[in-house]
Amino acid sequence: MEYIDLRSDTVTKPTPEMREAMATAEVGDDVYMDDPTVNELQEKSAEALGKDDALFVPSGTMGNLLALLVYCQRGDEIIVGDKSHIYLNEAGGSSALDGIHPRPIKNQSDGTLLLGDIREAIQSEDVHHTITRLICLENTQNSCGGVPLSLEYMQAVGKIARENNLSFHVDGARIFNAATALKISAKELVAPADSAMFCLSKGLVAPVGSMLVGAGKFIQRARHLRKMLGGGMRQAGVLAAAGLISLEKMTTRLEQDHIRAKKLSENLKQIHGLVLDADSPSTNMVYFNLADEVKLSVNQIADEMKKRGVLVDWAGPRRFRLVTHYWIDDAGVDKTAQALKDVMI
Ligand code: TLP
Repeated sequence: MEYIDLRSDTVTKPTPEMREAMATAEVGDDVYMDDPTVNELQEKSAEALGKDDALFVPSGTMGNLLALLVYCQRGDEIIVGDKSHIYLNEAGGSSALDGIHPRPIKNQSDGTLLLGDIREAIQSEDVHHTITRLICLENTQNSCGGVPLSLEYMQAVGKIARENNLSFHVDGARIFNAATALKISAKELVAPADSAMFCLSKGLVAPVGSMLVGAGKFIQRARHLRKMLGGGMRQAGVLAAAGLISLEKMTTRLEQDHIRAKKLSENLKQIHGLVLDADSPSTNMVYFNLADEVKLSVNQIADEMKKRGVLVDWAGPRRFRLVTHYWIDDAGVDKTAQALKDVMI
């Protein structure tokens, strides 16, 4: 059965055009920096995000980890959202591998960290304290509803970072979704930050890979650390070839996913027992809770949906997240809403 898969935008398979480009890609040994397709992807990514240089990495998790490892020494502190992917969903990599100390701050429902909370969390010089090195933001903020953080907010955080001599990294796994929703370029949106990571293998549909962008020296060090972690890939041009299509063609079509997420959300609002997040969705994620009176568990609902050809994933004991992407068309949205209606009766 061909499923309608709304579990994540990570499930996107490459398009026929990507597969063709992958099959015919010019390749070389990327550890020697000899792969022309990887080099082109890195150049174009750096340009698109307005930074000096870029590095192709196997995953978003590795991209974020490398940034943290470059900025911090053992025992240094990073300011992160308490609902951020770096804090919750990256297996504590930076603590495990480099003794980095996270200082989680409450993510507000709009995805932001209060500026006052950030300022307050920055450690003063004192023998008792850790050394604050870095502020991390996530844009879009996934678990707060896939919300985009505005340019004004990014600028305000950038200002705090500069005033306090801190670095500023953006987990921009879905930065092009944010830029699309805000109707500005991704370059403008990450301009206040020193570095950013964005994923090719989510809404941008490539099968593998993420990009880390930043200053020349930062990327040079990240390349060294990528090798240390075993992420130095050889003929990676077969993957980068798909990434080039992501950058050129997929970054400009995300509005369609956002429109479909809205349509899905409007349909789900009509279904008794589903409580949609307010002001949602602003990008490609539809979050909703089960009303108290619903007796079915999230697992039972997911199982029933699967029987009807729709894959959904829960995001909490009474919560779901449905994600639209390239392979979800209008018919898929309608079928999903109908299937949920049938299951919730
Ligand atoms: N997110 C995945 C899951 O890990 C939750 C998803 O389905 O949304 N930053 C953000 C904001 C992310 O959402 C993700 C993946 C990553 C980083 C990590 O990317 P990968 O999966 O490439 O390591």
